[in-house]
Amino acid sequence: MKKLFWPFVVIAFLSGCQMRVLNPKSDTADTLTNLIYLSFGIMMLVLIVVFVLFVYFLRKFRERKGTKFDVPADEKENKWLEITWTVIPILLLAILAVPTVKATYDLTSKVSGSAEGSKDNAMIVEVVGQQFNWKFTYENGKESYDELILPVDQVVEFRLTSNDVIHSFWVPNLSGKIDVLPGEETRLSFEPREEGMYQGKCAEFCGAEHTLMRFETKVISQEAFESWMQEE
Ligand SMILES: [Cu+2]
Repeated sequence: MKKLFWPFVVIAFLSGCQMRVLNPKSDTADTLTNLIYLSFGIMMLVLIVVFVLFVYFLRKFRERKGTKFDVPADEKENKWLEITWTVIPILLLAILAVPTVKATYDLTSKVSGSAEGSKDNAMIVEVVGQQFNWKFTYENGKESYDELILPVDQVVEFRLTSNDVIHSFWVPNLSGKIDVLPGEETRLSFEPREEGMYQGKCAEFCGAEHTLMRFETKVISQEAFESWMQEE
């Protein structure tokens, strides 16, 4: 097992090069990344405090030469200690819960056809997932396969459906995942803020060639997008 450790680390890092969750390039991805950092920060805080206390107590109460080890009497109850270790987790969970619930509601109203419906200025892209490719249809009827072209700084609303089984649409740099269901429409929206190439893929195991169900997302300037839309 030990021999496998470094190769594993190298592979884990290399395989992460293409699709990075923690490299947000849209408003939606920013929100999600901030939540990940917040929960990671809280986790590290707990971990560090526990480890420091652990090492401190190990040193303080270790058995030394020449000292007689005696077991301290059991503490029956300690109201303040009990209050402390009840209140601290509640506080930590509250710090985590408030922004999480808020982000969930914010993203949902942007994402699904909620009461507001589409944003006024959103560009609509229809997405069909099928074994094993993606079809994108733009507002003027233009279609592309396995290549999603988007203008920078423009809110895009995806309306997704499937021709066969359940798929999942995922461009880690730009958004979270959204299920793509047969016979039903799901929605997702985000606003890319940087030109570039972003890998997308199907994130739901959907059959033998599931791993090949990838697509490129090209975010280009608004002018380049306009002229691309006019091309045959
Ligand atoms: Cu799929």
